[in-house]
Parts: sequence; C-alpha cells; structure tokens
Amino acid sequence: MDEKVTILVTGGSGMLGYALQRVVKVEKRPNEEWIFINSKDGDLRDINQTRKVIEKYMPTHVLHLASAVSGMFRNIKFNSDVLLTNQSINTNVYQVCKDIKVKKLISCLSTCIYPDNVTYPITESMLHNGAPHITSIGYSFSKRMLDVMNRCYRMQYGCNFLSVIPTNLYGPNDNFSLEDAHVIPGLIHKVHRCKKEDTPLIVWGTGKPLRQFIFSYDLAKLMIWAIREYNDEENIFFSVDEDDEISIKELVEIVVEESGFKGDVVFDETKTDGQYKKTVSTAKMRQFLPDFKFTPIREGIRETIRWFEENYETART
Ligand code: GFB
Repeated sequence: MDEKVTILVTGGSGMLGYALQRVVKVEKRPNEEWIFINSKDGDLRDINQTRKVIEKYMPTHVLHLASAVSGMFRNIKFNSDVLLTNQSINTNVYQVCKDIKVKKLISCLSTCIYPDNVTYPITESMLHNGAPHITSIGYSFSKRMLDVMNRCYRMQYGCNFLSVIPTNLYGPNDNFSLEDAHVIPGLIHKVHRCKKEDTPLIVWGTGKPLRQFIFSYDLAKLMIWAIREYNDEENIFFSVDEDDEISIKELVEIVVEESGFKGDVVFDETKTDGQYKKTVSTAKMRQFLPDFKFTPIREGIRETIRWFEENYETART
C-alpha cells in the first residue's frame, strides 16, 4: 500500500477511535492520511449528511466504527432504537462508499452477535447458525446485516467490503455510565463511587459468565494492520486467546485490587448474567499474526482506571 491513501474513520471519537488516533500518531506511514470524523461532522443516520461528509474527504479506505453500542443492560432496554439506528448508519455509509468507489471498507461486528446455542470455540463461519442471545437481539441483527451487506455489495458491485470481529473491548475514553456501560467501565465507575461513599460494590449477576476482553490500544493496532494488509473476503476474530478468557468474578477481583478498594463486594443475583460465554477461536488471527502480543488484562485495567481517575470530570458517565 505505497500509493497515497486516505483513510476515513467513522466513530472517530469513541473508545476505539480514541485509541486509533493515539496509535496512528506513532505508526502512521508517509503515504497515509488519516481522518477521524464523529457525529458533530455529520449525522450518519441521514443519507444526505452521510454523503456530504464522506464526499468531503473522498477516502480511498474507510474504517467504519460508528455504531449505537452499549452494555447488555442498555441493549435490553433499547433494542429497537439500537437496531434502527445501526441499520440507517450502516445502509448510508455502505451506499456512499460504493458510490465513490472506496477501495476497501472495514466495519466491525462483535462476538456477542454470534449464536447463543453454539459449540465452542466459536469460529468465524458460525455467524448465522442460530439466534443470538435475546438481550442484544437488536444490536446483533443490525451487525449481522453488515456481513450480509459485505457479501451483497461484493457480488453485485465487486466492492472490497469486509468486517472484523472484536470481542469485549475496554480502555480509556469508554462510556463509563453506571447503568449503560459495558462491565469493565461500569465496574470502574462503581468502585470509584464506592471508595468515595464507603459503600459495598454491587456486581450484577452471579459473576460466573466468561469473557475474552481486548484492550482498545491492542484492537487499534489490529485495525491498522487490517486496513493495510487484510483482504480476505471472510471475517476475522480479533481477540485475546482462549486461554486468556476470564470470569466476571476474576475480573471484579482485578478491578478491586487495581482500584485499591477495601470494601465489601456483593453479587446481585437478581440481575441477569446475559450470555454465559462466547468463547471464540483465534486460530485464523494467529495464522496471520502468530506473534501479536496482547496487553495483559491487569495492565489494561490499571491503565483504564488511571485514565478514568484523571479524566473523571469530562469522561462519559
Ligand atoms: O459487558 P456487558 O454489559 O455485556 O456484561 P456482554 C458482561 C457481563 O458482566 C454480564 C456482568 O454477565 C453482566 O451480568 N456484569 C456484572 C455487569 N456487573 C456489571 C455491571 O456493573 N455492568 C455491566 N454492564 N455488566 C455485550 C453486548 O454483551 O457484548 C454489547 O451487550 C457488545 O452490545 C459487547 O456487543 C461486546 O458482554 O454481556
């Protein structure tokens, strides 16, 4: 990829966009121009604003990160809104990228959109082998449609559109809302409050579910690799290896230790666990990147806690 490329990143001010901006600062190549846009640059739910903002830059490559995404508890409350928002954003971005003949478009699926009743480890090809977990059905099907659109645009127009599939992402500049966040930022914010108010930490569910957590800076490096080097028509998981999967209970212990919280920890089993596990195989990723090193979970959480404490006043809470 030595010719001049213009890489447009939608969702550029979210957690992954934030990590990408920092990694690109160090790893940008001379022939690359990176442009990060967010909702202030244009509402991607509106086709005219989508066309205007993308045609303004005429990118050769697009990393499409913009999406309505949140933790399981918000998904349960707003499945319809999430479905419709993501469908309109994705339809508009794909149509404009086809119209201006973008050379490569990479969008993001997620491991939580895979079938709930499945054999493990999950492989990329299992995406449509059954219904996703009911808690995030709107999000899941809006994301599965990206896979369908990749195939349709490739068949009808020859578009080089594909998706990568991260597991549970965490890191600086996440949404730290107590109610709506994913588990790691939710716990970090809760512990921050418990330390101040000397109250017990309430963890939702049993703590038994298992997750593979990927640090945002690691995913940013993988996304940069993908936009430069990955041209397989089929999707690829980006995740820590199966052996690095941990339980929510183990996660809580790490967050408590790294936060220096000394209070009680209570598991509120009236709250749902959601999906018990969604263990994915990293065999395909390791074929391309056998030596990629992930940030150990304890180090990533320490970095995220530090960021949250330093940016508490302006963080999304
Ligand atoms: O991160 P999370 O909301 O989403 O929940 P998923 C992960 C697990 O953490 C569940 C437990 O078993 C929760 O019961 N948990 C414990 C908590 N305490 C908390 C808490 O304070 N907050 C939250 N949020 N959970 C997501 C999808 O599923 O996977 C997203 O909802 C996204 O759309 C993401 O795709 C990758 O991992 O269950």
